[in-house]
Amino acid sequence: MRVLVTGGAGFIGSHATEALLELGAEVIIVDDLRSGSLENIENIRDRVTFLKCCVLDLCNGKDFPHVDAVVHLAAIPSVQASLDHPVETHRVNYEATLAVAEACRKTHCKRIVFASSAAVYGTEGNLPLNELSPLKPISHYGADKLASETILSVYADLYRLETVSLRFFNVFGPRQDPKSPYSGVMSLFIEAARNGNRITVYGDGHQTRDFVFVKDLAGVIAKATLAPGAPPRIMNVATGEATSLNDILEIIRSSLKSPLEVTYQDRRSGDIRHSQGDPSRINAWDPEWKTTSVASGLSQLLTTAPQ
Ligand code: UD2
Repeated sequence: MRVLVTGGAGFIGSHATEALLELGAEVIIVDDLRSGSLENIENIRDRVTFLKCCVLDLCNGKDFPHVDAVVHLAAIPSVQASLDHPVETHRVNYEATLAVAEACRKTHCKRIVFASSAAVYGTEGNLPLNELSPLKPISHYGADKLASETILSVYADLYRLETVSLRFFNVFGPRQDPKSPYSGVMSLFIEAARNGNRITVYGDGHQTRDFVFVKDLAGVIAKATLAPGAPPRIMNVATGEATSLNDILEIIRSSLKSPLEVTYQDRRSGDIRHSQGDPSRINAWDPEWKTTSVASGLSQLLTTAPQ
């Protein structure tokens, strides 16, 4: 199978590409390196074709490659960035999805696996959130992800394209970049702890998230791409477990066997208190997908050099 991975040099994309290669796929990566980096794909650089270009340009140009499937991960993956720059992020977070779907239709590509997000739910549903929970996004980012899911479903119905929207919950693991102001909490805590810097908790630290280890997610993406039969059109990628920030701090503390300097500040405006997904659908589709707990993922991160 030939697979195009958009955003393949990113945190999640590089792991997804590795998982696809492991299952025998031929991979073309398209990435403009806005948030991805060549370092992320250093170890697989000679096994993939790499196109440095914006996914919108690739889709709208004449050189969209003939592939069996597209894994569409390219995005500006930040709620805050979407609030600060709604028009620019909409181009990448929605228009690029439409462009990918249209390019797939024209080139007779069979399947699109799309990086959706728990952000499509907003704050109204009862926990744990399942795929039938209310969809009321509270940010441009969530609205663009939901609009992307919707247009993919339209393409699936009109043109018999197979589409799979995976609703990622909080992803963590190696290569998550702690340098951006929008970085995931796990990468920020680990970076600070490793360097003996002060950790900032926004709120009381009792807020919870459903953390998914990136290599487990990568396995799901690869299987959803290469499975002979079409997977469900929408699936949460969630573990169903709620972990608080204070739990994470405790795991880091006991793993490093040293006290941490922690400051508690006011909670961030718009921050949700609890997020937890119902994994019944993904577990039924692939009971083996989850192999790494938060504690073991964290300890892998703490005991290996940053990569
Ligand atoms: C996640 C996703 C986001 C979107 C959203 C949907 C990540 C990185 N972001 O946002 O893309 O899908 O879910 O709901 O996965 N925090 C601290 N100290 C820090 C940084 C963060 O206390 O230095 C807190 C933050 O206020 C929040 C929690 O940690 O309560 C998690 O923050 P996050 O930015 O990792 O992820 P989240 O859930 O806001």
